[in-house]
Amino acid sequence: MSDKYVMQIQHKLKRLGYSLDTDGIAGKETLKVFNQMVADSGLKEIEVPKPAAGDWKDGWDHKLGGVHPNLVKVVRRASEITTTPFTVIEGVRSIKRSYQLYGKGRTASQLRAKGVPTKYAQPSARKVTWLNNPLGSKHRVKSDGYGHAVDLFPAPYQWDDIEPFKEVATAMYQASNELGIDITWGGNWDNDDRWHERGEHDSPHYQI
Ligand SMILES: [Ca+2]
Ligand SMILES: [Zn+2]
Repeated sequence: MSDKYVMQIQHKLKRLGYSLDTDGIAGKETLKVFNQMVADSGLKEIEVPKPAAGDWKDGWDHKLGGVHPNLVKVVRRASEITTTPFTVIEGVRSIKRSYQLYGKGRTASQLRAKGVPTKYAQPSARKVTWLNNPLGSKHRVKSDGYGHAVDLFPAPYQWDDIEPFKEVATAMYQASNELGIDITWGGNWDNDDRWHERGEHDSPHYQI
């Protein structure tokens, strides 16, 4: 890694509100802060999934377990259409994980007011969910017994590289049309022809 690249990352982390030296050295401190940012982001656990080419659908049965069969159909069809491999990073969300995500950026008393155990409070973390009901996510199991959302993460597995997310979205929309199963993408909540408008930044997220 070049010094310049490291420094760019350090500046980015600083802008996100982390305190560290922008010295261009990928030392222990920078790594620690970076890992903290990944953990705080709530997007995903520390390890970024990077499947080897050819086996990018490994583990899908497990990851898609409990997800509504219609949404699973769209995801599987999209995986045949797209030339961009993607991983399923989350389907059904556990209550514990819902609480963990809700606790980010909220105080114990805010959690108490919503009936969430206060041990999940992480007031100094970056807020990741604006749900009114902490268990209201489409990722939770609904009354039909299924989760209604999935998060997809395309190769080359860079969060800030938006193009691969658009390619997967294109395949997902095509699959949705072919199968006659309506979906909503987090990169286009209002389902119009303008992607990534204000507030449309949940690019991995699809729901029915
Ligand atoms: Ca839009
Ligand atoms: Zn999601």
